[in-house]
Amino acid sequence: MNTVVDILAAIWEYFATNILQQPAFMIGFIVLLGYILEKKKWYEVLSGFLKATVGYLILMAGSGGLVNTFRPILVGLKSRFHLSAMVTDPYFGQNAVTVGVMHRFGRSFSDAMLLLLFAYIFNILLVRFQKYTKLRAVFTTGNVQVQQAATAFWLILFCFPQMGRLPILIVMSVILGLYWAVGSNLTVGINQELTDGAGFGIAHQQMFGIFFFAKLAEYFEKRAAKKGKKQTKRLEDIELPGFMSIFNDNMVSTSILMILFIGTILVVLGPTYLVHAGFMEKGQSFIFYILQTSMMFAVYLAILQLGVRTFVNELTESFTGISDRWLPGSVPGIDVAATLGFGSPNAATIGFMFGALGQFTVIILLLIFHSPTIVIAGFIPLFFDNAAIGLFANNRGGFKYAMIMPYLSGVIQVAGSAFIATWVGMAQYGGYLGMFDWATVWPLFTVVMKFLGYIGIAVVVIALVLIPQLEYRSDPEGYFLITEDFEAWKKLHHKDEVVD
Ligand code: ASC
Repeated sequence: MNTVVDILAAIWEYFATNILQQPAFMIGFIVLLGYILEKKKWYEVLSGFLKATVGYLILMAGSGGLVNTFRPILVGLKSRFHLSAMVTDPYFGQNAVTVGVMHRFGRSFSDAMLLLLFAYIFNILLVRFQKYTKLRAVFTTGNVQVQQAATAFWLILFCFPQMGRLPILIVMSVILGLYWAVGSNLTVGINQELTDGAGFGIAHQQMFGIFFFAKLAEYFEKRAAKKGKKQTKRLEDIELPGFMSIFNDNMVSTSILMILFIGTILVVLGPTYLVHAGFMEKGQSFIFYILQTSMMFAVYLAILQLGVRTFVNELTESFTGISDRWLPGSVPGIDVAATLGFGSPNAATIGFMFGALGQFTVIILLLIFHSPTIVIAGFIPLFFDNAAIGLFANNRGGFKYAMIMPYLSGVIQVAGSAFIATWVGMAQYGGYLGMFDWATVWPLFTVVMKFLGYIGIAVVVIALVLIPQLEYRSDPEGYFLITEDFEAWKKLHHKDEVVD
């Protein structure tokens, strides 16, 4: 008996570390499976697998390049000014759980990996029973799922420190599995419209945030239109005149904005510190160091977008193989970075900058008011959340909202993270996940469960279960059509005449 369990555990571990947590292979295998189910020729299956995997690896090369270049620079602010601060970054957050959970709760981190498995299976079941659940998206981004399993593990243990090992794992798996399915499902409609039916949802850490700000932008814009105000243009429809026309080109605008923005941070850090901390070579020109570092932002963004273009078509085409047979009407949820290959590329850069302004506003307030927890803005929440929020706000409302919404998001990200990480005791371990949903929705869950106990669990579960039901009711005819046949959905809602 024991050997069977050991073998199964070994298989799970192999699968989890090599495929599940490596979304490039996960997506590659989904494409492989999809094409096999569609009975494609073997060489088409092979080429689909390779293109999808390579495309996703290119996407990760872009996003990894951004993270590896700019994260240390932001974290540098901490040592430059000798701050004892917590960094909002998913990897720092995961590390805080690994280091602190045993010490604080006497529980082993390995249970967080079991949580990942159970929540994953629950997500798939929820989609399988879509007739009742109305859920359409399966999470595939294993790298962020690990971070989320770790953080959820801590937050729910904080609410129920006395609960036994198995009961608490069940509670955690239900809530986390529901969060994945419901969150990703929320993004399906707006993402289909953004991508003109590319057939995926977002499976990341700001799904509620994107939905909320996209709808808010849309609501404000519609209200203004009713009052007879002129329509706000989308960024991609603005043709700037004269010298400003250089901003119409995304690479040029990104470079200029980043030279100003990253340049300012580098100047604040100063050449002495940068050399001392190993960023800059001794004797290197500070000006050219700033130019090159800032321009690398445009380089990595371009790589990221190439990656998206490489794999998205394969994924769209192959997934029908899976949805036709096993998971009708469903789509894969993938990394938020994939949305940056659509819509206005400038919206991403602008969203990032305004998100940073929002975050810095609150960080300065934390410093002024001597908050017990000081936050250092991590690059991942700063960029990936706010770039995507900017992109969707622009897409559904117009350029104004690509600035306002990320600014608000930045404010909320820091305030929410400082609050939750201090309260549950993660701040002292140096990091917190920091992404939008984990600074809003999850703290809310935690408050409800901490104060209402078992009733709180029921409240959270019922609220999550109701969300897709309400969405379904708002468009019963189009709800499944939007994933099954996007062109037919456009006809149904008379959106087929709109020329973008
Ligand atoms: C995250 C995280 C990453 C990035 C990446 C964006 O939340 O952990 O590595 O965002 O998924 O492409």
